[in-house]
Amino acid sequence: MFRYLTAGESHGPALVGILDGLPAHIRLDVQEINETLARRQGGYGRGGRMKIERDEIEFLAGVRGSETLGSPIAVIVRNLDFENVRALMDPLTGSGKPLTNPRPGHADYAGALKYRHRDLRNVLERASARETTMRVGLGAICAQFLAALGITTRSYVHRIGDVAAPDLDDWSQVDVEASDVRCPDSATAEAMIAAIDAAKAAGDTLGGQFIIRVDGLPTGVGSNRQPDTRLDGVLAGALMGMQTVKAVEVGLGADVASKPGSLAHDTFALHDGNVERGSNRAGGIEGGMSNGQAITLRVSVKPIPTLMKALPSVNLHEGQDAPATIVRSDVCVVPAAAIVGEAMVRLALVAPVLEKYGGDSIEETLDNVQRANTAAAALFATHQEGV
Ligand code: EPS
Repeated sequence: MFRYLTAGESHGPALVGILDGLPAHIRLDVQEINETLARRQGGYGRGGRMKIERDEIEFLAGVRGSETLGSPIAVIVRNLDFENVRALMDPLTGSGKPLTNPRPGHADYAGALKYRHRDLRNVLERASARETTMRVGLGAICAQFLAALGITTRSYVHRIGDVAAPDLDDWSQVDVEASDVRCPDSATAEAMIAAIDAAKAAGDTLGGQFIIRVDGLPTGVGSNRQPDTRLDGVLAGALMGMQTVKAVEVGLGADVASKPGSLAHDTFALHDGNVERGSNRAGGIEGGMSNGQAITLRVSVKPIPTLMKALPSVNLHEGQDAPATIVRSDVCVVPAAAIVGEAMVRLALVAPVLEKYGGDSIEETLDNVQRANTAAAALFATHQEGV
């Protein structure tokens, strides 16, 4: 069984993570993992914290000579800001003036009541998106396992506030790494940056949407056996597990509600003996299983709840109306959220991929993939590519 766990407070000493159940002999490229961590740190609209942090992964267990051993992998990323706030956050002696005014939209209020914390800091430290650093680190490890099987995950930013890019049909030319907002359309990217500047000047924040695409996922990952084994549910659940995410759509997503069946599905046809599809409206998933087409997901992100022009709130200690707490924060996290989304999809894909193919070593997994491909190709008169 593949599983993972993270721990760590935003301003505590470090973030730690454990990945359990990855096959042995996956060759790890640490530089690539650190580059993925750096991609998450970027993006126009970030606040001052990202000038302090320089996220780098350190392996503590499960890896030797840059190869996975098949034992649990343990990693750490240190919070450089901890030294600046040690008096507040030291695990043994930390204390400080309590935060009392919950931010609408944040975990502050529900978490304070749930855990009986009188200081909202005790909630926000774990609720903070700082924790997504470790998800991205673990996801980058999983990416190297999935890449060995030919499975890749990419993302771009489709919308920030009310500025949206045209739909992208051809991903082959997409290079968003040079864009500060990870948007493939340069005119839209400029408008997005202007929108972030305007929100910042107004003391406001902006949400948006990013698109994720998975290529190379073989047919039949996930299953229709039970509600919790369906791949669409697994991926949506993983993405909804991100702090800022309010909606996840697969393929046509919410638009499917207004389409007749003739415009909602993907026709079959034979081309040169291969089964081909007329479109990919289903987003690569039918019956809770991958169908051999690219997986496409649209993810909606809320504007973050820390506004410099604070929203109305209450002081829970004094029992009176008061503006919400203002702490150092970001104006827009959509570009960074897209990188976290890639990580969540990678983390979510490993278990269903391993359920289908198994393997205590990557060699065994690859052997099983090969065997499955051969068997599937022989099943029908028609050759099914990528099955
Ligand atoms: C966050 C607040 C800001 C963000 C942080 C998430 O941090 P700070 O309170 O230290 O200024 O920068 O994001 C990260 C630290 C990160 O690595 O993404 C929050 O309250 O959620």
